[in-house]
Amino acid sequence: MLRDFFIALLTASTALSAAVPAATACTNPQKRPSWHDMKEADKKAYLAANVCLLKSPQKLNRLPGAKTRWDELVSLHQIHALQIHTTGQFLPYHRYYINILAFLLKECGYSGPLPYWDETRDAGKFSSSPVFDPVTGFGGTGKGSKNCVADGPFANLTVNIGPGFKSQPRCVNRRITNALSTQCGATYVASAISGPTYSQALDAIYSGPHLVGHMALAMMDGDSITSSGDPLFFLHHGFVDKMWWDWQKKDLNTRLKDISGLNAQDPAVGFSEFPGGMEVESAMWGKPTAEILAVTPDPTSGDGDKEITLGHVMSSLGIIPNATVADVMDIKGGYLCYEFV
Ligand SMILES: *[C@@H]1O[C@H](CO)[C@@H](O)[C@H](O)[C@H]1NC(C)=O
Ligand SMILES: *[C@@H]1O[C@H](CO)[C@@H](O)[C@H](O)[C@H]1NC(C)=O
Ligand SMILES: [Cu+2]
Repeated sequence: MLRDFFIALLTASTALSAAVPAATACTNPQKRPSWHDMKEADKKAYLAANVCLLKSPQKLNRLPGAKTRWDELVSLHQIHALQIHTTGQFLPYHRYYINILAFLLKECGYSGPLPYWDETRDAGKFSSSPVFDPVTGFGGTGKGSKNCVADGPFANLTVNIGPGFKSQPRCVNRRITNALSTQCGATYVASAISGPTYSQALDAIYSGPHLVGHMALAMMDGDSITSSGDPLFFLHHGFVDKMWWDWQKKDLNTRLKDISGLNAQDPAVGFSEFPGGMEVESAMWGKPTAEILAVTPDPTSGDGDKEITLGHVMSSLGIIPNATVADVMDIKGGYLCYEFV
């Protein structure tokens, strides 16, 4: 009797492991520190690996306009832009996207801690954050009519993806506005993660500290499609990822399975932060080109419908293997294995 039970259990777990990629247990989560608390040697090594990616040639030969390995990462954001903003995919895809950066940094010899930026510590005074240090940081606010970052490791480097759906060489650029950064403060964050459902947390994080942070930094001309061209993007999105996790942690068992929303933007809405819907908004950044559409994944992959599920398949178009939303729900689930410190 007992023996039959064990055999049944064994058979069930074998069948399961055939269907789902084997998740190794997460016994030793990698620590993700805020930039403030990162060791100086790790900061320099992290920045150097980012510079290395901006200078390395592209590898996939399929992402439109990509000349460098960094461009390929930015291109993924451009290709997915209308699927991963103002949709249910926003938080899971950006969590996966940070994981793609982690993989690429290893190609450039970096496997140290992946930082985020605890923006609550610098709210209202972003420009004096250690994040913008010219030696142990990302360089400061941009200079000149194009807001090109003029000091630090990314001065004089070029990104070839963007603006919008175009692919034109641009300097790494940003413009810091301290007054806007007030809304990345602790009370705003607490409010953003106070709702009971994924849908509420998603909207509040997206339209709150996430969006205001983008406005306060105006990375890559404040371009929603290709702001990941500025390596600073990943520090900001590490913070966004932490907000999602902090929300999940409040009721973990339930919230590890709570996912909802669309797989692609509703054309009538487009980006929620801009009025007019997709057609009107396309005046700002154009529309996906034929080359981009040719490599754009089916947004319903893994769900077969407009609504996102845990089975939704996310792709990096060949940089790292595809992953499902279920894979990234738990940052210590095995597919992912990290914690914020
Ligand atoms: C960037 O390039 C300009 C012009 O070539 C040069 O004067 C400047 O020193 C460079 N800045 C850095 C930080 O490398
Ligand atoms: C990964 O996902 C993309 C987009 O849905 C799909 O085209 C591709 O076939 C998938 N690759 C694998 C190996 O499943
Ligand atoms: Cu994004």
